[in-house]
Amino acid sequence: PDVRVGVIGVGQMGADHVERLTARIKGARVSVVDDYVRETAEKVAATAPGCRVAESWQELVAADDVDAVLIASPGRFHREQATACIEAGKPVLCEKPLAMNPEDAYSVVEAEQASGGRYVSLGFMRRFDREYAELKDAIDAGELGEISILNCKHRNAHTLPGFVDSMMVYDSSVHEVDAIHYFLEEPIVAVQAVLPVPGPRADGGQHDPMLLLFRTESGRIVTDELYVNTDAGYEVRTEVLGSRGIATIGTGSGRVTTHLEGARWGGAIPPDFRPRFLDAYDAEVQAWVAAVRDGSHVADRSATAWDGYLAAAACEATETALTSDGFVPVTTRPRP
Ligand code: ISE
Repeated sequence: PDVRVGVIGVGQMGADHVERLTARIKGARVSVVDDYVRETAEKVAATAPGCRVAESWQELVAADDVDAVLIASPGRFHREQATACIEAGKPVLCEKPLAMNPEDAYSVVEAEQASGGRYVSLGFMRRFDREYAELKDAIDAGELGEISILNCKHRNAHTLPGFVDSMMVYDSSVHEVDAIHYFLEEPIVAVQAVLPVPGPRADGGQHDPMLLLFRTESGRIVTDELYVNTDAGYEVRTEVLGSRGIATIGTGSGRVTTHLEGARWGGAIPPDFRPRFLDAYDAEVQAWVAAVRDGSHVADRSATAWDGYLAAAACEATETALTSDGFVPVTTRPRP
């Protein structure tokens, strides 16, 4: 039988997940949805056959017609909701971030540990992107030689109103933080922020664009240029500088288009992360459903609660770096 998935939070990203689970993912269907705006929940429920609206997210987690939970609510709710799933013994795919500070993230790691099971998959979908996978394989196979520098760029056309600095850190740069852990397999030990004059579309007090410098344990440097209100399109790029090769992903130049306005090299730049990472999200959710079905609960490639904790620790230091000079150390507790 299909895995019956309950989706908490069906705004932008949650609605996108309901659509993918309904239209493309094999072996699962959406049975229950919840949203703090009831009308939104009803509208989205109507798009998934046999789907009902929960009384509350707590009722959804406990419900007999929910085998597994997908959390796509705002990040500040993730700790409590993911912990409730662990306590209910239900596998959960939690959108990033795991929490908005390291202590909360650590408490989820501890709750999972105490449960004696594995329940939490964390939605760092880039791990499921084909270009990311190819780059990871090239790094692991030594094709690029010794790596000294990673240059990352993260650009959004727009963000939702109220996307303050802490959200730029915990919602946007958190992806590069996880990419560093994923590609380089070593911890970030320090982070520095270099802040230019804010752009004209920066929300009052927001530092957009911002440049972050991460230093890893072995002394590699990662630059992360964030610009979340370019007013143009969605671009996420990674360039790896190695002693035997330099590789770049995310340029979107894999496509050649010919149309009436003339032949063009390259393709269109997508408006946001949903089309850009559509295949990655599909692969992530399909791998999660397969893991739920085979009882392992967490796919091999997936980020875990521990990855969420490491990311939160780096984000906390980044927030401190926004108002400090020089590198700020990242401190982490031992893995329980
Ligand atoms: C958003 O929450 C995401 O997760 C996107 O992947 C990221 O690019 C964007 O900056 C965030 O706001």
